[in-house]
Amino acid sequence: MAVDYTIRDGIAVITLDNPPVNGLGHSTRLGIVEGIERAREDAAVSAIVITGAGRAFSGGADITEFNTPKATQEPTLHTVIQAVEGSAKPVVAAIHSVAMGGGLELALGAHYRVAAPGAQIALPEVKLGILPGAGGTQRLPRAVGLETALNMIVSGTPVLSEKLANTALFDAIAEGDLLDAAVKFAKDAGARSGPHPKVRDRKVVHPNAEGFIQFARNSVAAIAKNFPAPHKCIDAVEAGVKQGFDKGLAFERECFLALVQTPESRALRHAFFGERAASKIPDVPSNTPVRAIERVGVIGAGTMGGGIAMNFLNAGLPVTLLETKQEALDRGLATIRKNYEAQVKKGKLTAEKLDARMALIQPTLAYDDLADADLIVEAVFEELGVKEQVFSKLDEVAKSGAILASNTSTLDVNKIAAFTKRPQDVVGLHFFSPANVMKLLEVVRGEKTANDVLATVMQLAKKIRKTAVVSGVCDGFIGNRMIEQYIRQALFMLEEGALPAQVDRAIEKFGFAMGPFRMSDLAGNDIGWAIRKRRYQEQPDLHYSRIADRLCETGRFGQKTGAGWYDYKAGERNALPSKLVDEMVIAYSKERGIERRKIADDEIVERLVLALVNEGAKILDEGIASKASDIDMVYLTGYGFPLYRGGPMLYADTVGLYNVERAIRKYAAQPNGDAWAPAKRVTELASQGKGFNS
Ligand code: T1G
Repeated sequence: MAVDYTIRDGIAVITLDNPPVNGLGHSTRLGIVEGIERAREDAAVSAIVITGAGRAFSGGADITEFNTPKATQEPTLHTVIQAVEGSAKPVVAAIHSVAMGGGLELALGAHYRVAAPGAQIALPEVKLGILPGAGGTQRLPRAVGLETALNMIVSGTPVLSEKLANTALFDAIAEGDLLDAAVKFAKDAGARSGPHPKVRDRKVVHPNAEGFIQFARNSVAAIAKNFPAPHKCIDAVEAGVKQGFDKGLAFERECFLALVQTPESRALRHAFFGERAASKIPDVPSNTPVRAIERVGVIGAGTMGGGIAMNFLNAGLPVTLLETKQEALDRGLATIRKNYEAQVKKGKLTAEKLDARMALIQPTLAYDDLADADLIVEAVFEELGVKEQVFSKLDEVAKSGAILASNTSTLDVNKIAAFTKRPQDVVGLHFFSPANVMKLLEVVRGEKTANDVLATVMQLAKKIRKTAVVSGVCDGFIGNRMIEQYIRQALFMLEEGALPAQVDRAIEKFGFAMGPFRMSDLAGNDIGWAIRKRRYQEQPDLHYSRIADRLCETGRFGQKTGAGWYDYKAGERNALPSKLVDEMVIAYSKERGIERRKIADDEIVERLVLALVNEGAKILDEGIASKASDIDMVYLTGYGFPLYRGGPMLYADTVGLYNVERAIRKYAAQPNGDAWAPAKRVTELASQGKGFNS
């Protein structure tokens, strides 16, 4: 049952009970209205309390119902709130833990609100590309004032209940038992003759509403660049301020219905669900027992090792940091401290927390000091021989049941696991540089990796605030394997007629944070060069443009050498198109007898993005990734794919797989077309009129 109804001391208590967070799904909405009517008909009832069971008052509308008939099936949330607000008997909302979105809007429809301290109060709809659609843009400004309300609605950021204690939102903050306090409050209210206060009857008070609304518009301009919702939030609040509650409510409804259909909102909702779906591994039951992780070992204190260690330190986990030489260890510790000091300077960390985190590090040169670690992550040189030394040693010193993880970005985790007698305890944890900043964590599942190891690292990923995505073992896992095809197309287009700056500009206009050539200059062109050289050995028939090798042969490795695909002024990082490189590109085409042609930006974007999509589809065909949304989460959190497009696979759905397949076949018929064999899944889904995410 989604709602429980009990009587307590003459007070009707309606308890929302729709786990996990009392989403206001249809059955919950129905239960509230029936509860209000039942209380109205019961002469022994003098007042009503609405509260939430479990971990929330309510997390808002049940987003699993979005874009389904249930979402708009009566009683809608509007109807529910009208029933609450219209009740002659006073209604008290008793709020704990979470009151968000529609949950807060429901509470705003009550006559009184009593909250426990520490409850997260928010209207986060803007983060889903919509706006509060059940009166939030009208009632919240009347309850907490225009400025606080606008900040909350446009940012979607939660505010703790006690911070709003002195506003009309809360009539009391209950330090003791919340329900006791709410029932007592309701009893007193029920003894008073009505009418009971309605938030909608309050005025929005502000000395210069017009001026503040204009200020709010200017301040959202940056975040609203690709998202329509923030401006609509302001429009709806303004409508209520200028035209009164009812007109404002009607306008809010119009905006909501318009926004929920936008591709941006679909992308944001896709990312919201994708983030949560990623932590579910189809063949690993969600109740799989996990191993306790109380102490972590990190091998290697370089850029990656130091960044990896910081993730665990930030979560309060002690880290034994192992290096081979004292000066490397000292350098690593100094870098970690410097990173934290930078955060203290920005006011993001206190000096005490910096010291506490540094105190959690046990630096060492001895493998034996890793003996009590529950998880050991190695971030040593990316060479199989070195990994073999490390894992053979770990096999000797690590305690039984310790999880042994490799941060490898390209090597075969099955081969690494085979260096130990405990392959079931070995897993890949592929962090992205800078490891203490990038949200993405690829969890590479070896053939023998045990289910409880996977369940443990997925739970740990949440604790260190990473978006973990499980990948099978293949060259490049999910992200790098796809980016390889993206870069191949970028290089082919150079020899066919494009120049580096044009390719970057085109894909950055599409929304990527950084185009392939600026990205390569940043990461170091020699890294790609080394991978291509390995690949020329391993897959000699794989056709590559050699133009990037030419660049590297001249020592132009990118920012680190002051010149790459672009020129850089000494000490500066902005990329300046290089006449020398352009001439080299043109000469290369001539040398290869290729007649250069003008390549339109649309073709650049289509070939780069569809290269990702087609490879992603092959990754699904091979079972390397279990769902398309996992691939989208990799690209949204690790590769700068524009959030408002939802990831390569959702973008392909938006384009339509029928059109995607046609485009792939078109490129397969052009020069360098051998890279374009359509993935089985693209052809299959296109013929069924389906998408990757349907
Ligand atoms: N509906 C349904 N399920 C939800 C949900 C919701 N609103 N919010 C979370 N879940 C699920 C989530 O998918 C996961 O499921 C589980 O709850 C735990 O979530 C008219 C239309 C509430 C702060 O945007 O911010 O109201 O994976 O891992 O870290 O204006 O979830 O366990 O199966 O995030 O403790 C507005 C979104 C909706 C709130 C809890 N509300 N949720 O955080 O757990 S639009 C939101 C959150 C709306 C009205 C409009 C967080 C949380 P599973 P979790 P958590």
